[in-house]
Amino acid sequence: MSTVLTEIRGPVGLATLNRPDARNALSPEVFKELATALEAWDGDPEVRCIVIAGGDEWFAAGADIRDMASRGFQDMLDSPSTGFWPRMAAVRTPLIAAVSGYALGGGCELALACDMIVASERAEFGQPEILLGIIPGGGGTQRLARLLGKQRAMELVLTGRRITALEAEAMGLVNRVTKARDWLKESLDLAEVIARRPPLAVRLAKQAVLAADETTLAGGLSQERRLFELAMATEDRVEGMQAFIEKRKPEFRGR
Ligand code: DAK
Repeated sequence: MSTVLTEIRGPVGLATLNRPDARNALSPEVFKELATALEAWDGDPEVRCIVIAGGDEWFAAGADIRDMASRGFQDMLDSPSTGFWPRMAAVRTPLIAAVSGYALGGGCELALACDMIVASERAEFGQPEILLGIIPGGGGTQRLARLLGKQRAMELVLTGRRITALEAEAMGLVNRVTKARDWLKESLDLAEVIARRPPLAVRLAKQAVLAADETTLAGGLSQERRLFELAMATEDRVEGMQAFIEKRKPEFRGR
């Protein structure tokens, strides 16, 4: 049985973590299968947005503790977990995390590595690694500090405390909180809105926003300028502007 179920819904790729017996813990197989699915969809022009989901009660309870317990230092360097994060960061298609239930440790980091997070009112986020004698290794310290500020990130990482969806929303960690039964539908709805936008501009816009985390303001502004110029060179922007002037719906072709 596959540990990640993949499905295409129109222009949206839906990857569902599927290890319910282990609370969707991210085993080496999950990391491999998820990275493979994301890369395949990223190379498929028909897939315009990707949703990564868990189940009602668990998004993912973190990296697989049983697997990590048996690994030494050298094994960890070569683990699929280590290779996974840069592979995910290289995906140009927008990624939405659809979170219900626990998103802990590597599960929280997986959500944070997505471009947006839609959370059920029953979602809980946390970085409990400290309780195991380790620290977050999938980007948690850096992404939380950038998103929430140093003080709040420090508290979550040093205590391992879990926060509710509403707390996460108040801190700016999630885009929106949904009713318990609506988390997947609202995630897919958001993905479909993005999927209707001109795909080249979407990828350029994603790259431009991500540059804000990577560079100084001057560096980010100059990247934005170059990406804007690329958008100006697309057929889709000619179509978009022409359609506006002619008062009709644009037909974007991804060129
Ligand atoms: N790993 C393996 N198995 C897990 C697991 C996990 N993270 N979480 C739960 N399970 C398994 C349990 O062992 C149990 O298995 P059985 O005993 O039934 O065989 C089953 O799932 C049900 O668990 P519980 O009985 O505990 O279920 P509850 O509903 O009572 O509690 C829970 C659910 C999610 C609150 C609880 O299971 C829990 O606290 N789990 C551990 C959460 C945690 O500490 N997560 C952080 C893991 S460390 C790296 C990048 C990233 C990372 C590492 C390296 N590199 C780039 C190298 C990330 C590290 C982590 O995430």
